[in-house]
Amino acid sequence: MGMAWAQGRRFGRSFVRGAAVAATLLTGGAALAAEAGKPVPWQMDLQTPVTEVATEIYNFHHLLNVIMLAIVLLVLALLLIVIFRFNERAQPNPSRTTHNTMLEVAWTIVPVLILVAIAIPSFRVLRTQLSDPKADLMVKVIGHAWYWSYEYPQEVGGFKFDANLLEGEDQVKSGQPKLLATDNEMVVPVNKIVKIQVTAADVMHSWALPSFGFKIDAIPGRLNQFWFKADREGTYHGQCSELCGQRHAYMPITVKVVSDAAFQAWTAEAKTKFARVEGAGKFADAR
Ligand SMILES: [Cu+2]
Repeated sequence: MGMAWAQGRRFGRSFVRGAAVAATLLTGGAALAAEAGKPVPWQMDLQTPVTEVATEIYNFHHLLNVIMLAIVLLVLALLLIVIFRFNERAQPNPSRTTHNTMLEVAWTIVPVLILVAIAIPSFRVLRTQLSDPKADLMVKVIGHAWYWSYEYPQEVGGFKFDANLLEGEDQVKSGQPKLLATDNEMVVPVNKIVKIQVTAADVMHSWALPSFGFKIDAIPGRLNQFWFKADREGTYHGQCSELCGQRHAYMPITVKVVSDAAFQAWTAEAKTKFARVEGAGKFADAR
């Protein structure tokens, strides 16, 4: 028994190491296939994260994958050992051992340690999500059946506009992905803390952006708030993620993250192009 146990343990150890290597290769390799801001054909991985929250979620996800793969392979290895080494033919006179204190202590403590190893990064992600830093820019996001509208505060011009699905010719010409692009984009500055206050005008919607690592419900009569700080310029796409009716699939979200100068230029243009909001800028930060 002792000898077989030691061999099994050696087996187990090498499997765990193999599993970790395999998981790293798998996730590392697949990461090449993913892009920031939009899905790509045959994508295996999550979209490339561009905010702190998204990065932490991404790393946590891959840590869990490695742990899961290691456990699955360890259990598989143990099963195979039992099937091949301890079948009736291989062991005609089986050992009658029933208790092994060390083994029982180990298989109680090891799962506890695994759960603690999972809990620590999990709470770290939660802490980042709930950290609620001071906003550099606040934008109000309103879900409608079936489009989104955005309201910018007085400090940057006080205007609002709708963002409808970009369809047909317009979509083809824009070079933006189908069903993910909008005619007007929400534009925000890079490396600035942007807070969005999300609500809905009619039914429940959900404002979700994979690269930013969050989705937030848009509920009539309620104001939900979340923050993000995009660390890379680019165009990021998301979708309404609360089944809201007939055209639920056709109310995408497009956010353009641009440099400070480009943001100033955009607000200057937006001020003249879009409807003015009287009393905008009275957005209270619900801290
Ligand atoms: Cu919706």
